[in-house]
Amino acid sequence: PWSRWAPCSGGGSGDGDQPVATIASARPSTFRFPRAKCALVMIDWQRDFLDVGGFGHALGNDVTPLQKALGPAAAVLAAARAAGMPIVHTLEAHRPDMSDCPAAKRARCPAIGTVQDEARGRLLVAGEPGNAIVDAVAPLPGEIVIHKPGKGAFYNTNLEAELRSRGVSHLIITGVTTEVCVQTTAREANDRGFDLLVVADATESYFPQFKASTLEMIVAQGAIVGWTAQSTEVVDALAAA
Ligand code: C5J
Repeated sequence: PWSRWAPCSGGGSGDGDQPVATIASARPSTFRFPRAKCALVMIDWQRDFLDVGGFGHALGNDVTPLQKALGPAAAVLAAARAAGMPIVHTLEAHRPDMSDCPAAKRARCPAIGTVQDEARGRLLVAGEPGNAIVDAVAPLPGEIVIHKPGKGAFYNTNLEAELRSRGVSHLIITGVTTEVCVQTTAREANDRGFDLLVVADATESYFPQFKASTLEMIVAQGAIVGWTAQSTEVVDALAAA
């Protein structure tokens, strides 16, 4: 049904003389991004969400589906590094004293801050072994790492300042989970005037129907929130850039 809305003109105007890359197969229309103004945002690829014994598992979820998106996300990350793009890694991570964790969040997710497994440490707490980003997409020195207390990566963080200071106008987004932290961040970015593309096979959810619906909501009504494309298409566009 999303296709009944007229598509937007495509991500970005080309921005004057800036060289522009395109992903013609993106949904709902061609995604164009000025090569020098696009950043990759890797959302919450942390053990808390991917590991058996982590936070996602403590909430009662089967965490295995999330592994599917890791290979595509690693491929996009490698391509973005080769293209010299700014790279941001986010983690849902609370301060050890939990002062940035609202009482309502703790009441609904009492596992936060608890130790279920000594080797993993306190769930969803910054600096704990279980809060680390998984090896396949671990940050390199010089890449931006944002600890965020909420679902959206812009809430109560310096992400917007980091992006603005680099002149970023377009975002390519991977991460978990699609309908929670990825979708919230995409909507926050959209409201702040960024054009964005979510890499469809480099994001995953514990609930397949939530992932599918979220990607549809993003591209609906002529890219009301943004665009989607497959990782191979994004990698090809970054390689051409
Ligand atoms: C959740 C996230 N699902 N990173 N966090 O609580 O999506």
